[in-house]
This record gives sequence, C-alpha cells and structure tokens, in this order.
Amino acid sequence: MSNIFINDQGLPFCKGCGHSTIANNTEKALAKLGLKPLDVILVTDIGCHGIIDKSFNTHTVHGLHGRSVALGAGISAGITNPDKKVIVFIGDGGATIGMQHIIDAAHNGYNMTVVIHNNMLYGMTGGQPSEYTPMGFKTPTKQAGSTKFSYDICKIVAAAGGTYVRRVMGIGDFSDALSEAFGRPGFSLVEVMEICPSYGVKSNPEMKLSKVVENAGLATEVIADLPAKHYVTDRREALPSLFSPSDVIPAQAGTRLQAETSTHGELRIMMCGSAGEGVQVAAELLARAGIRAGLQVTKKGSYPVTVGVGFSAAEVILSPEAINYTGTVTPDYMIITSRDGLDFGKKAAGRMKSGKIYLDESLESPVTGAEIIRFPFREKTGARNASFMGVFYFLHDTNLLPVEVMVNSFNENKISKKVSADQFLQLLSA
Ligand SMILES: Cc1ncc(C[n+]2csc(CCOP(=O)(O)OP(=O)(O)O)c2C)c(N)n1
Ligand code: SF4
Repeated sequence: MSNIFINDQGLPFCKGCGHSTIANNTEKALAKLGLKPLDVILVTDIGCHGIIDKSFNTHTVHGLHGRSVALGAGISAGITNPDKKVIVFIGDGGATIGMQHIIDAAHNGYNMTVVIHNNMLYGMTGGQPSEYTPMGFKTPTKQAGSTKFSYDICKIVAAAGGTYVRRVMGIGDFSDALSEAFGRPGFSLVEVMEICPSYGVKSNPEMKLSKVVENAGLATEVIADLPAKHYVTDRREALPSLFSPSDVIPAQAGTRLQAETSTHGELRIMMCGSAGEGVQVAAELLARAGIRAGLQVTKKGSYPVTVGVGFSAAEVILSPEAINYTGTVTPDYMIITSRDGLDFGKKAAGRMKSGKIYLDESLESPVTGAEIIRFPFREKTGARNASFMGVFYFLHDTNLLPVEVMVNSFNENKISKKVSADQFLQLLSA
C-alpha cells in the first residue's frame, strides 16, 4: 500500500515509541476508507504525539495542550461537507487537561474521531503521571508508582453519548479499529494503549503492556457502538458562516492614500482618549470610511479590563495593499483627546520621528519628533464627541480620504442621531 498520507520526512519519535505505530495504523485505516489526504483534517495536541503533524500530508492544525478536541469540534461544526473527516490526536496528558472538551464533544455528537495516545504519562515533559496512569505504574517523577486509580475514558465517553468507542492495544495492526471509527458518522473515540519506551519502560522494566492494561481493569474492546447521533444546532441555520452577519461596505470613492503611502506602504493612525468618550466608535467609523474609499483596513482596540474607566486607544491601519501585520509600533498620525490618552500614548509619540500628532489644547506636548497640531477638541464639542472631532479634523488636515466617505460612515451609525456630522464640518470651516 503506497504511503499517501505520511510524507517522506519519516516519523519523529524515539525508537519503539507507540506513537509511530498509531501513525502507521492511521495511514492504513485512511487508505482503507479510500480517503484522500485533503479529505482529512488532522488536529494535534501539545506533546510528543503532536510533532507528527509535519509528517502528514493531510490538513493539519496544532492546538494548545488539552484543547485540540475543542478545536476539532469547531472545525467539524464549520464543515458542511460530510466527506471531510476530522481526526484529533491527543496524549493522555492532553486528555487529562482537556477531559471536559472530550466529554462535551461526545455529548454534542460532533462528527469527529479522537485518538488518545495513552502512553501512561506526559512524555514530552519527562514522564509525569497523568490521570490515565494506572495505579502502581512508575514514572520518573513518581518513582514509588502512581497511587491513584486511572480514569476509564472510554466508559466516560460512552456514558456521554459517544457513538463508537473502543480501546485497543497499540501493537501490531489495529487499522480496522481505526477505520471503523473514522468511517462512523458522529463522535467516535479510540484509546490506544502504549508505554513510552523512554520514560515508561525504563521506569517499569518488569511490566508488560498487556499486564498493565489488564491490572488496571481496562477492557480492550468495543465499549460503545450506537447509531450516530448527529450534531444539531439552530446556530448553524441562524449563522451558516461567521462572515454571514457582516454587512458589506460598498467602495465609494477614490483616495489620495495611494500617493501618500508610496513610501510607507501603509498608514498607521493611533487614537488615544478616555473610556466612554467614543474612541472605539470613532476609530471604527474611520476604518469604515477607509473601506468605502476602497482601501484595505484593520482596526484594533486597547483598553483596561475595567472598560468604564481609564484610557481607551485604537489603532487603524489604512493601506492600498494587503495588511499582513496589524500591530502599530510607531504611528504615522496620532489623535490624542484626553489626559488618559496622552498618558497611554506618550511612548508611541516618543517613537515618532515624523508625522503629526493632533493634540487636545488642554494637554502638554509629549516628547516627539512629530509635528504637533493643537485643537480644543474637548472644549468645542464636549468630551463625548472629542474623538469624532479628532477624526474629522485629521481627515480635513491631511485630505487622506474624501470627507464624504467619513460623513457617510458617520451617518450610517446611530451616533448620528445624537450629533450631526455638520456640527464637526462647521467647526472645521470656521
Ligand atoms: C496547558 C499546558 N500545560 C502544560 C504544558 C507543558 N507540556 C508540554 S508537553 C507536555 C506533556 C504532554 O504529554 P501528553 O499529552 O501525554 O503527550 P505525549 O508527550 O506523551 O505524547 C506538557 C505537560 C503545556 N504546553 N500546556
Ligand atoms: S519521549 Fe516517549 S512519547 Fe515521546 S517520542 Fe520518546 S518514546 Fe515517544
């Protein structure tokens, strides 16, 4: 059988590691089902078993420790093509940390297969016991042997509603067990029993895998075999795609930015003010204006967890090209409308060697290489509208985007019921 799932990089594990046996059996099981590599989404967890993903020709996603099942469930929920197969590889350590995710995925009936690589310890970090380490099994950090009985994850998952649940010994050919699980609609799980040679076998030279499993009372058999319970959610109908609730902002006008950014590539605008003073809304309106002008745009907000007090800052990037990094280390322009905003934005202002800072007249100038332009934003429009005034002032001064696109953005927002864009435009022409 030709290896179409495993590439020629070879398997990365220590000699004799059961993880290699699982990878080879997975390859065989997938081939038996006639699947193609790109029909499979392999989600791996943190741990030795997880470094397999570079060896597989399938789609691969690497999760945080214990979270791969949640990732797999999300992927499964988002896939409407039933021919695609989500497989999650997780260690006994990850299955300990993320046990609730496994139970919930079974309970909700996500269409996926979880393969637990139970080598009886946390391999990658040197052999700590997991909650699946059998009582009496020694590990480098528990040399007298584990004093707790181990969980029977198969029974737990069967009780939670898993449709096909099975435990196998991780030796020889167990590809039929895997292909049975992979071929099943609904949630399936296979726990593969192995002993990590580097830490487990060394710590328990006298123990045989079969004896360890038997003594732990873990049956190597099919534990659940039920008709598939399909994952059902009314959210799928309400929200077929994460993009579906997004409104489409029509491109409306040409822009000067192309010329302006010919040396920069993109323009970074940082707005700094206080909580409750409309900084985030003003930045969003500027971002929407940029989209209306046919540009690529990102917008990012920063504020303390106590959202009702302290600074509120936003970064908007406008670019004629795709924006690959959304952070702003040194802005090209800053709009600073309050004391909190100045305290927060001082460092960024200090990094500016050029560009402009639009600063509320009540504030002292920060140390900066940028040109400082003062305006009484707060006094003229009140603190709540100072950020909107700041954006209109900035566009009026730079002429980077046609003012109409900003006015249209503004009028679309419910803020326009409280204050009119004309009020800002009149102040600018005064
Ligand atoms: C939340 C979290 N806790 C701890 C770690 C540290 N860590 C990295 S690998 C690992 C052991 C993995 O053991 P297991 O999941 O059993 O996989 P194996 O290495 O045995 O294949 C640990 C504890 C981590 N990365 N993330
Ligand atoms: S340390 Fe253990 S689990 Fe990790 S690759 Fe080596 S044998 Fe396998």
